Amino acid sequence: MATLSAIPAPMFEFLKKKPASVRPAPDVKTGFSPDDLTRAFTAVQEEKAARAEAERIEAAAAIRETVGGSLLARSFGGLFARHPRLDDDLLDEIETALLSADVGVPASAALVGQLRRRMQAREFADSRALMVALRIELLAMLAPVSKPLVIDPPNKPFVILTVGVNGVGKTTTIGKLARRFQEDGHSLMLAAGDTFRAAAVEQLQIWGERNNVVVVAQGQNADAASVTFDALQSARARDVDILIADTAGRLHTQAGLMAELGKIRRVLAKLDPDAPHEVLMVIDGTTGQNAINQLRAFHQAVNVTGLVVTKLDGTAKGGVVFALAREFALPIRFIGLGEKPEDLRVFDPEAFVDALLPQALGE
Ligand SMILES: Nc1nc2c(ncn2[C@@H]2O[C@H](COP(=O)(O)OP(=O)(O)O)[C@@H](O)[C@H]2O)c(=O)[nH]1
Ligand SMILES: [Mg+2]
Repeated sequence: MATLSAIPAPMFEFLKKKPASVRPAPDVKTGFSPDDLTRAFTAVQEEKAARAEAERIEAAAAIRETVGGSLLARSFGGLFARHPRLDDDLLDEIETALLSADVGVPASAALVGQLRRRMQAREFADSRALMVALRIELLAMLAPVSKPLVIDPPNKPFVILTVGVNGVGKTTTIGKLARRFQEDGHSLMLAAGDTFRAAAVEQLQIWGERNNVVVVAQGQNADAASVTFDALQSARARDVDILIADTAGRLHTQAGLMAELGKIRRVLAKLDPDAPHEVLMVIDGTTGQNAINQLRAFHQAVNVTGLVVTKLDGTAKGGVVFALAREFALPIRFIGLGEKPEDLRVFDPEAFVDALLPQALGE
């Protein structure tokens, strides 16, 4: 075993105190030298990265567990076992599985068309090779929408406007998001912009009280745009990092209500031309192809910048995520896998595709 004295002296050079003249002077006010600050900053960054990685692993396990039980995953599971041979029947069954799981006609046709061409060109040795190709295609379809939400510091308060039809999980998602942001060390405020139902304002206020978050509200029937405007003013005055605004659910076919969203957008822009920095549309993952029509209408009215697909647990079919990705290519920021706070996960396409079509399936 090497003893200390056996190690050449220069290795310990760094332990020697530098002479005072070359050591950077500590800040007079804080007593911390630039070196101290750099070290502290690096430690914080490292801790953040470690937390993000731990969260990614936990999310992948949660996605595997819930999405792995979806209709699409179950169909794929049986399908390759029944069809070891490469033939048209196999492709037809894949197409049926995709269509029944809400992947939609254009996305399903694109996926299967590509596989058919390659099968006819004899690119696949067996059905396992075809399955691997399908996995790659599914991933490629989701890659463009894999863009996590980044809260960029120059935009302060960072304003998130949540929109979507009734009952999709907007308010629940706001609670989950608020908790996530708090854990990340951000200060935040909520705006009770769903002024249609008294219960909606209360739901948010109760949540705010429990979690020590200020909720700006004006009660039922108040003008949603004015509530949101007030909230941004007060978030600014208090130097808050993030403001999340709730809105009343509305059908995409209700022209008056859709116009109201445009008004909310316009009043926010009066205070900050870049606000809202994120228009987050919440979509119920069990809605099927109607989700496409909803998103088209909301996108036209308020220019959606990110999506949350909820309720991908339980009876969800799981395929609507592909239909949305193909049709709009809008970032899917989060997915909802249940009602508990931790059930809102950052969308991870690899974990999602792994859950639907585990690599081990074809072995
Ligand atoms: N299973 C499940 N339920 C959810 C999820 N997200 C929201 N919910 C439920 O959906 C219902 C409607 O949610 P809410 O937030 O009030 O919808 P809002 O009308 O869009 O604000 C509530 O019962 C929520 O608990 C999810 O990811 N999974
Ligand atoms: Mg609500």
